[in-house]
Amino acid sequence: MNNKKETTILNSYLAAKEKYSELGINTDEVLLKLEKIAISIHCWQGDDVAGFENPDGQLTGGIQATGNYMGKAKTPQQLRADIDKALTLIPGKHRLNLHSIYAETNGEKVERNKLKPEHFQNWVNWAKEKGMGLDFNPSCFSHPLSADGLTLSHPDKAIRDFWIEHCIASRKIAEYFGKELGTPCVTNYWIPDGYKDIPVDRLAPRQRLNDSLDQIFSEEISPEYNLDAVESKVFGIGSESYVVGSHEFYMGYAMKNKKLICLDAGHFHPTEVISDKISSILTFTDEILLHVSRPVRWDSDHVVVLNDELRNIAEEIVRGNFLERTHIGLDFFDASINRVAAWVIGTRNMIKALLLAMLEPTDSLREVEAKGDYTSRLALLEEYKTYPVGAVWDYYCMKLGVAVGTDWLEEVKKYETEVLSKR
Ligand code: RNT
Ligand code: ZN
Repeated sequence: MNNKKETTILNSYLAAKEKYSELGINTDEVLLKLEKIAISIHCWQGDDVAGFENPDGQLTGGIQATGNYMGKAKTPQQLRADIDKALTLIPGKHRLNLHSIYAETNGEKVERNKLKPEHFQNWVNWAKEKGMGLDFNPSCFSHPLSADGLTLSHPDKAIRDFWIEHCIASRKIAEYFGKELGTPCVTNYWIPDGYKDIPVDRLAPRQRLNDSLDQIFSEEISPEYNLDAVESKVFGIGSESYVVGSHEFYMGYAMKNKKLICLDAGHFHPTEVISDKISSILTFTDEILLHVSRPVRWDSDHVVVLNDELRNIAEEIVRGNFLERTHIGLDFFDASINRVAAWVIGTRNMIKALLLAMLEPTDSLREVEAKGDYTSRLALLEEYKTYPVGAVWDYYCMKLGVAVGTDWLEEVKKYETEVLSKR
C-alpha cells in the first residue's frame, strides 16, 4: 500500500474515532477486543463438503453444495493452501473447523469408526505452526451406512453401533486436538436422521438417539480439551416430514446432560431467527455454539452477508456480554463462486458484524429503554447505522496487515489465475 492511501485510512480513522468518542466509545479499545475473537472457520467451504475419504463420492445427508466453479481443492495440500490464502485476507487469529472426512490416511482405507488422531497429524502440525485452535465434527453422512438417511437412530443396532463408534473415535481425536493445541476443541454432532414422509412412530427413533448419545458421551473428557455440542434441524432434503434431532430434542438433551446447543441459522422455520434464541439458551447453559450461515428460502448455506440477522446475532453476543461463552462457527458452502473468496467474504462479514455491535453505545441505549423512551431507542439505533464504521474497519485491516477494502479481491483473482485455474 502506498503512503498516500495509508494516510487517508489513518485520517479517516481518526475522524471516526472522534465521532465514536462522543458516544463514549473508545475505538482503539474496541479493536483490541475484536482482535481476541476467534471465529471457527469451516474447512468444508473449500471443497463442497467432499473430504478426502471419497472425494468424487456424492454428498448425502440432505445437504447440497450447488455450482461447479473451477479450482476446487482435491487434496489436503490444496485445501490447506487455499485456507492459508484466505487467512492472509482475514484480519485476526482464528480457528479451523474440521470434519472427520478430512482425515489423511495415506491411501489406506480406514473405516470411520477406526479413525485415530494420527490421521489428523498434518492438520495438527499445520494448526500448531499458526498457533490456531481446531474444532471437529464426526461425519454421519456421505457413507453407505447412512444411505437410508438414518445413523444414530437407526433401528438396526449394528448400524447404530457403527455410528456410535465413529462419534466416540471423533471425540478422542478432538481430545487430542485440545491437548496438542492448548485450547478446547468444540466437537459438534449433527446427524441427518429423519423421514421423507409422515412417520407413524416419532418417539422410538428419538429414544434410540438419546441412548446413542448417552453411549457416545459416557466417557468423561476434560472440558479443557473437548466440549461437545449437538445441532438440531427442522428439515433436510429427504427428511422433510420428520427430523429425529429436532430443536426440542436437543434442547432437552443438552440441558439434561450439560452439553452445548449448536444453533445453525438455517435450521429453523423461515421467519424464525437464531439471534433471538441466544439469550434464552444462555440463561440456562454456560456456553453455546453457533453455525452462522445464510438460508435463502431453505437451508441453502449461502455465503454469510452483512444482513440484519448477522448484525442481530453479533449484537446479541456483544450486548449480552456473551463473547466468552459463545463459540462462533461458520457453516456455508457455495460452489458457484471462487471458494477462497467465499471464505473471505463470509468471515470478514462475521467480523464486521461484531465490530458494528461493539461500536454501539449499549449502556446509554439500555437506559433509554429502561425509561420507556422507545422513541429515542428507535431514533438512536437508526442514526448509529450510518456512523463511520467503514473507516474503523479499514484501519483495523491495515493495522493487522490485511488487505484493505476491495484490495483482497485482486489477490484472490491472482491466486485463481496462478493456482486454482491450473488444477
Ligand atoms: C447440516 C448442518 C451441518 C453441516 C456441516 C457440514 O445441515 O448444518 O452442520 O452443514 O456439518
Ligand atoms: Zn450447521
